[in-house]
Amino acid sequence: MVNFSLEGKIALVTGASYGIGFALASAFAEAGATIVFNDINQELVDKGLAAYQEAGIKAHGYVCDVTNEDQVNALAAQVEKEVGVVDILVNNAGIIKRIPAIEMTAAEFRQVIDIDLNGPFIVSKAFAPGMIKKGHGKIINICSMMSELGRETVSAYAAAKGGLKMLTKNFASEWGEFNIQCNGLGPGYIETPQTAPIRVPGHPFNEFIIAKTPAARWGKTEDLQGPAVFLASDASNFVNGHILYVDGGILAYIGKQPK
Ligand code: NAP
Ligand code: GCO
Repeated sequence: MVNFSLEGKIALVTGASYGIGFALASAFAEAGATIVFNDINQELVDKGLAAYQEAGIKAHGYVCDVTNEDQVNALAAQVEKEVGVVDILVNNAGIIKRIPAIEMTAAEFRQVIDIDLNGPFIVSKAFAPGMIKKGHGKIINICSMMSELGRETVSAYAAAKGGLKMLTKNFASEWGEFNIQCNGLGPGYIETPQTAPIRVPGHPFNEFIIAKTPAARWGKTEDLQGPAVFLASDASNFVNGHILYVDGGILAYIGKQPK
């Protein structure tokens, strides 16, 4: 019997007060996992706790900046003490800056790299020892179309998400012998606050993405839930170092011929 259950597992999803992280954590809860999440400030954590409670999920929320190693190490100790050793880690927290490369400052570039690439390294490094001790673990890094493709104005984000793809393969290589599987989940263009500015009806990018997607629609966070549960469950115990793209076919498609 293929085992998609997460019963008895503890899942940490970073930056999961809302958006993709919230949707993935909700699906994990439905599959039986205990949910732990962090966000950048108490206001967001409280917002997240209320949203989980409304969904009937008893989540454990913590304030933690994924770029701050002291905060992340303290989070690992606090979660182990208050909830238990994390079995499933989703490195979801992330930002994007849409600025032409020539106009982007080095500080802006570094900020995106810090959150989207250094953060997953810092958090994985803090939680992997517990997984090794436990004899199993799942790490899921939230990659992107920009792990494979470039586009104007997202140089820092593409560099970070391309690096995250390779960090995923490296963790898979380094920790596979400890029965830790590290994979990537690569969403296409999804309806969340992060894409709201480029999803406005009539915005050229909105029409572009619909033409570039065989499914002819933006993705919804619900589209990511099943693939994430698969990667978090025993059903994927021999899948390692893989980036599972959930993009409606964008990466397979040259794009619709203009009328
Ligand atoms: P989102 O709506 O902006 O949510 C990101 C979350 O991460 C927010 O709660 C954010 O808090 C939090 N965060 C930011 N910096 C943080 C830090 N230093 N420490 C802790 N938490 C932090 O983004 P989303 O659309 O749900 O995307 C989630 C992930 O999926 C990101 O990694 C994104 O790159 C990736 N992704 C998104 C899409 C898409 O189309 N939406 C597609 C592919 C991949 P704040 O509210 O303070 O920013
Ligand atoms: C952008 C979008 C994308 C999505 C996602 C695609 O400006 O191009 O924000 O980067 O967020 O990463 O997979």
